[in-house]
Amino acid sequence: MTGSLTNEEIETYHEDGFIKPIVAFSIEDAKALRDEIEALERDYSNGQLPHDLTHYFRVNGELVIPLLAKVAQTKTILDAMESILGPNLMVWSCELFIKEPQSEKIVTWHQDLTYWGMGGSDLQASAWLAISDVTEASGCMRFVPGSHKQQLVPHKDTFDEDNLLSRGQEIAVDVDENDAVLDILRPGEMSIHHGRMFHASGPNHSDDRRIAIVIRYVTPDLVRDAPGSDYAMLVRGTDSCKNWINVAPPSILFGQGELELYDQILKYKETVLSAGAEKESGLFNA
Ligand SMILES: O=C(O)CCC(=O)C(=O)O
Repeated sequence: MTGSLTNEEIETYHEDGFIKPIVAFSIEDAKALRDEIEALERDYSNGQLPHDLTHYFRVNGELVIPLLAKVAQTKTILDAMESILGPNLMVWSCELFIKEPQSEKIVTWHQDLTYWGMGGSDLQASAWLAISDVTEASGCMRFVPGSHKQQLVPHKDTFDEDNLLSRGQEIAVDVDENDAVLDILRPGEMSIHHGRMFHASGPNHSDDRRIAIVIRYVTPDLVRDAPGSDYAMLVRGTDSCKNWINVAPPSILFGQGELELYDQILKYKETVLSAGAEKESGLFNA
């Protein structure tokens, strides 16, 4: 496998289902990213967009926010992802997970791929990039090493308000907290986790915001099991398979064409992500 990870690191990923920490940005560059994100919050929180800014932050931000598309194309991140997924990489979604200081927001134990219409594919992995200090106190992720070796397990929907996931979904089998390891990261560091990894995160009991940019990568040859065609952005290599409708990075911030494409893509995603839910659920919970 090519890319920047050592053979040992690649082996660790395949054995444990995650790898960390990988330095993607310097602390200074991570701070600059944070400043840009917080400037967007200041400039676009007055209802001037078709959806709340949180919506664009939490789902497919790379389609309308050039900054997020640029982060998703960062060489250090792609080099590491190439070691895991190979030379052809596409972005399925780029998302911001923000937990405000002293917030009870959590993420329950889940496997990412459960509702994504991609089956239990090995051809999806997420880069989780810390933009602030991510500690146990600020609500870091927890992983169960090796859990990705299981196929997708049953999940139940809780629709819990404090859960950041769309349906408050939670793994319906016992997960032993004693098996979990903490994904503690400095600003600019990232972890990569497999789409079947059992993972969760706790509340933010620190006095700072916990900010992460999460980039969901797939490969062109991933064959989905949901009906219809999904969308992805080619960021490295080539796509000779055309399993995904290819979309381009945005040329301007919240451009009209980009916003229209965003809504078109969301309409499709909603049908896939909410399939089988007993209550109406959006694409995320803030
Ligand atoms: O940021 C978090 O706390 C959880 C994020 C998560 O579940 C994921 O990136 O798959």
